Amino acid sequence: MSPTRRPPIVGRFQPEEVALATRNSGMPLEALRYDVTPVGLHYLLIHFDIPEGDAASWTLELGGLLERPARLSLAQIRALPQKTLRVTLECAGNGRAQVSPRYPSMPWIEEGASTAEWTGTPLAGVLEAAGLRAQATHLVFSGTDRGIDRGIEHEYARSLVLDEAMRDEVLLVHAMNGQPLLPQHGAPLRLIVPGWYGMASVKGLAKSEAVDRPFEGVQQALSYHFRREPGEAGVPCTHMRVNALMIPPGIPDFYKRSRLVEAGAQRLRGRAWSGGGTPVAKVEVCVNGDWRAAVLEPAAASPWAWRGWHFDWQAEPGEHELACRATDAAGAVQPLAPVWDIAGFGNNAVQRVAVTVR
Ligand SMILES: Nc1nc2c(c(=O)[nH]1)N[C@H]1C(S)=C(S)[C@@H](COP(=O)(O)O)O[C@H]1N2
Ligand SMILES: [Mo]
Repeated sequence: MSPTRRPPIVGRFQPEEVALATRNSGMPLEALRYDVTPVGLHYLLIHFDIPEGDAASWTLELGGLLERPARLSLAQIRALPQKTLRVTLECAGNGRAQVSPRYPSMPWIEEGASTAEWTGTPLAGVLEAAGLRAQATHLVFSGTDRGIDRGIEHEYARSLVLDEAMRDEVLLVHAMNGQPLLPQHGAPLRLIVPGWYGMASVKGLAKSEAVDRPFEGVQQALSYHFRREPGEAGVPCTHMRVNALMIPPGIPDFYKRSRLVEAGAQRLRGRAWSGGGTPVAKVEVCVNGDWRAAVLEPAAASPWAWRGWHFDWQAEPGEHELACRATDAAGAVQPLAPVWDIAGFGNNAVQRVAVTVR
């Protein structure tokens, strides 16, 4: 076979999309082999610049409608009761690049999801100690990374209604997979909100403020809404939608990422998850249009983490399309094609992998 060169590309790429894609790395899909994603393979989403977070001088300000406003050092937070939870995070924009026309933002294809073991103290304990006032209805969480989006200058900040913020699994986290948080994952302290799309898990958490009304910040009130048309009020993005991904089998073409697979017995493997603590009930694999049940591996290590699955495939020579889809215990199932959203949020359409079997 004579070596071939790819033809040069005429025309434009969007430099902003390329810049975002290099800042915000995805999890290479072969890393689905790890139940806990190694720290350096965990996906990243950083809206502005990575702030400097000095562990020695860091404080978390607890303010707003509290009986006893407080300022906690990292050492004080580490001295509180500790909990480690295995949690799958997925960016709400994961799958955006499959939606057409695509929204000018982080061009995720499907790699904006990962799982880590997060260690910290439950937020509820800290808020109880500070004494929430009766009027408090929402908690606003702010990072220190500042920038401009939609023409509005702000710090990255998100809110939760009180009942959500007080759930046992919502943690003030200082360690990821047993190591202190790295700068890009929100050092030295972040919020982790299991079961939700990643935007709720504010990194570099510097302030928690108890308030008596919905938060109107950019990342809460303007962004992270499902909308079919601009100007719609929309529906807030909250829990992750059911999703499954497979490790692309065989070997890739360097540029196209199409796959070459040997004929014969092949075990396809992947992971599936849903949001809000809803377990995955079923995973199916499709080979050339024929859907069959995959084997679910033992239950996930936590209700907040993905679950492994596999499917034994007799690969016949030729061209094939593989796909996988999960159904959760609430009956939610992945759509076969992206469901339209102007910002490309919540696209959990089934993953499709083209393979050549030889
Ligand atoms: N301070 C701050 N927190 C943030 C963000 C951010 O840009 N700044 N991005 C959010 C989004 S959209 C996601 S998907 C997750 C990603 O977390 P990770 O980069 O640790 O995977 O962090 C969330 N927390
Ligand atoms: Mo995200």
